[in-house]
Amino acid sequence: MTKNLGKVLRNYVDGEFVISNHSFNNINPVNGQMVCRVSEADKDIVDRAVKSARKALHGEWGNMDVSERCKILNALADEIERRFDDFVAAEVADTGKSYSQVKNIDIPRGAANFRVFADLIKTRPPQSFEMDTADGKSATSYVVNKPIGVVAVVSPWNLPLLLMTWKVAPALASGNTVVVKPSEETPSTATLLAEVMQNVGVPKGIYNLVHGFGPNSAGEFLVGHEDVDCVTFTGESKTGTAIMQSAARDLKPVSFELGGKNAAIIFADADFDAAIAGTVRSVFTNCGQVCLCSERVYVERPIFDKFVAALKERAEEIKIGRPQDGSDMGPLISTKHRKKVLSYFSLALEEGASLITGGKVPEFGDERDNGSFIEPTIWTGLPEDARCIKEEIFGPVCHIAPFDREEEVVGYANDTNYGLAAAIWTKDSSKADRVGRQMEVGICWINDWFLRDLRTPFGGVKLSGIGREGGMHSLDFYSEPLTICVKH
Ligand code: NAD
Ligand code: 6OD
Repeated sequence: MTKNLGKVLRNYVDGEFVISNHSFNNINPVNGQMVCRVSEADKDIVDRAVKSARKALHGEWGNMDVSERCKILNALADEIERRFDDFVAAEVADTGKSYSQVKNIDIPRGAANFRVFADLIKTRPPQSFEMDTADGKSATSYVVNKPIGVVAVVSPWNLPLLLMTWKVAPALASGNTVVVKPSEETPSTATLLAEVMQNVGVPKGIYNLVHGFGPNSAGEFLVGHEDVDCVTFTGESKTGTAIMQSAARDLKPVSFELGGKNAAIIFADADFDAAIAGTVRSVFTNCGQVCLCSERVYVERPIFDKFVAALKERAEEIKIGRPQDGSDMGPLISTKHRKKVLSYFSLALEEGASLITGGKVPEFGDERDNGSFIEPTIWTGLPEDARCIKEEIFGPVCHIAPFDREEEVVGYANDTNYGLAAAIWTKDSSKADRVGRQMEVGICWINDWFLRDLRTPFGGVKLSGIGREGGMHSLDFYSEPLTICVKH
């Protein structure tokens, strides 16, 4: 990490790395030290990025046939894999997350997103319809999918490369150009991706990168830019509201993947050990900073006490610490975010929670005390209308409540303003299907969690999002269909 001190991450505009007059610190949440500085794009840089994306739409990229574009997407995946160690180091330095997560999830998925959408665009089924006409003749209508144009991609810090490429790959596969604004907390892998674009020979203007913050900075300048055609955003629900207000002026289409307050439901007939192992993952993965994490766990009464005891034991075994020490769990993304999570830790006690484990900031007696670590935490005993049950916390924490009847737990699970994901644990496949269908969410896992087939629709209902991405749903969002009707 020290090798990067003095380094400034640059914006990438029209195939060139550019710098502004302002920069900000990229902080390592393991020890509070600076990873590097980051050049903050001003209005002019954002404007140049959008203009460059617009120009590239009509150049070589716009006229390239799909198979050529797919070769480029596959070459991007190859190059990410070739530079795997650089990507791993960058993601670990920005987030402090464990090497095993970054090596097994973040970076492989970043590469896979390019391969999957290269395959999908080639196999997109054509649409063609025949009809008889009133004059006894016929007509054929067929659909031509055109790029939507310049896509603004605004992404969060929790799975930086994975969630950014989840949008960039299908947008490029569909022939669009992009301007990406990664989170200010995690600017490194988006910058490495710009290097990859350059190395692979992606024509200039197709991938542009602007660094900065949201309000009154690169994020706001980008989504409000009149020459952006659509906005795809992953982040907090309240940020979604601000972006939608800005996009509304030009009626820009939006695709939003937002927050969650996800339920896990464990029936008494579940495979107990699998349910415990799955719930440890669904609550504590990435220090609880996955939008799909379970913050509300409902357990059928006959196994409630046993489940609470087993989850407590497993939570207490989680090794917290530096990525290079082979830890299971790293820090929260920042001390600012930890302050928010700790405010919920205090609130839970005020609201009547029993603390089963955790609830504090761990003390290490070394540089980690300047980081943003926090203990895995479990509560019981909160009423269903407590704020800690209603609001997204986004940390390594869950509340466990007992239930007696199926209808009762369906009611609890759905009684939320969010609707992203649910996980159900039972050996009874009819019950799993019956309860699964009643979940008001975008994805419901049965006997697993965060198992992803990238061809399936992904997104949420209520405050958890607008629209779906994944498979053909992504290609549909990033395309403008043109119907051609031919009279014979
Ligand atoms: P955030 O909303 O604070 O920031 C996300 C991005 O939006 C950042 O790049 C930020 O700079 C930018 N931004 C902020 N305000 C903006 C504005 N007014 N205009 C334009 N851009 C703006 O979210 P975060 O803290 O980075 O991420 C955590 C949140 O994301 C959690 O709520 C989590 O549930 C959610 N999330 C959802 C999904 C999903 O797929 N549904 C996935 C990951 C994270
Ligand atoms: O796996 C994905 O494609 C995806 N969008 C995951 C989102 C995780 C949220 O933090």
